[in-house]
Amino acid sequence: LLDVSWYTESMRAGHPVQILDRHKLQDQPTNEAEVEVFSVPSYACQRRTTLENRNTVLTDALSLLAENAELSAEEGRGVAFRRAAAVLKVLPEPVTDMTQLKGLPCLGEHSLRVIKDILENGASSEVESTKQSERFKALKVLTGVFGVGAKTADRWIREGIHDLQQLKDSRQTLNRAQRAGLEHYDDINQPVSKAEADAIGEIVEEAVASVLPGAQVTLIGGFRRGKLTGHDVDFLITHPEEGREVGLMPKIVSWLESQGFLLYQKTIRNSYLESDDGPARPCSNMDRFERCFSVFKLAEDEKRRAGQTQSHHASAEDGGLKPWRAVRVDLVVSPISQFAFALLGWTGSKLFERELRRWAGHEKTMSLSSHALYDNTQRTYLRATSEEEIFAHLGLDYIPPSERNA
Ligand code: DCT
Ligand code: MG
Repeated sequence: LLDVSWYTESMRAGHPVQILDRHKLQDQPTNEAEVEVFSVPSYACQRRTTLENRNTVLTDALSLLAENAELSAEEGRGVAFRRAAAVLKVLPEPVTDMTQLKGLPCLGEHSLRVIKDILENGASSEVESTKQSERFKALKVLTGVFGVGAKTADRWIREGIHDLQQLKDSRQTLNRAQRAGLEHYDDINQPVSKAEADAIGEIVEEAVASVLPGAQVTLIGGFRRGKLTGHDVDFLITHPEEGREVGLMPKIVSWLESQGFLLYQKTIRNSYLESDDGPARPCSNMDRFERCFSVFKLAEDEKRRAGQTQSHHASAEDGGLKPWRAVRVDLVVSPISQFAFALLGWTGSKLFERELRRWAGHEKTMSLSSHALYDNTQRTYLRATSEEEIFAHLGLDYIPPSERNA
């Protein structure tokens, strides 16, 4: 009774085999259209999630509730909604009936209620009321300022600040990042195109080649997964000779600054992925691992030089608009010994990364970070020079970047 036609179809079409099967409900009355039931493995890192999504209405709704939860310091609820949305993203066709969801993982009571509401009424009342709530709107606008997180936004809202005008009129002291964020608000909140990402890539390549010949630049984040737009552009930089990358970030930043490419930059020692990694104590060379948060000034002619023809902005000649835009850019430097871990950790998606770490910890008693993989049973670090090796250490099928869009 297992309907594997979808499998065989996609294999014949040369698509990678999805770890997913579907079958017809055995004890359901067979109407003119038979109900398909899907089955999906429970960790996102066991699944192939492309950008092709047949359930965007449902996943958009759940993602909005996830965002609202994250902005309200309800991380657990946020993750639950993200996991539910991710399961729907791998279904091979649109969900039309609740019975199709029987047996699927990660669909809690709350997510099922939202889905049911949409299937039955065309919309979820909770999603609609969230979208319209003054608090959600204010949180979105304020956290849209680069350098402003949910906590700061929440404090401002309690002080009566709900929009940018009120923020400007208030006597809040803003830090350097927030001042840049406010100044370039519209640009930073406009999606970055792949062409713009490539143009910035050429600038970063030039900077890196000038300060350390032989160093390598890799586009990471959403663009490496094949996304056509992003909220920023992320790059990972390394050198094939261990140790040569030490002190590299300040040199890159100085070069970019001297050429007038930076509107803002702040370099920090990377710490974000260490936080939830428990015993995966990073190796001692960990302090070489640096991250630079920046805002680039991307000129229209830089984009054209990078092979781009059409532009989103009017040029200076046709209307006096500025001939450049601000773009958020993140740079990460990694020693070559940690490169595969950094590449895997910075390619995303955020949920895919979270699920990899959860899989490592819960299923393998290992700790995964962007620096290393530690086997807690054998009490040893597992080395890897490629992402494929890391998946193999974790006992997972290799999932290429374009299928990590959970
Ligand atoms: N990352 C992560 N956990 C975080 C933040 C980031 O695992 N809390 C990783 C995964 C993606 C990568 O870093 C880059 O982060 P973003 O730029 O925020 O994500 P993105 O997928 O590139 O999204 P966008 O396309 O919007 O830039
Ligand atoms: Mg990104």
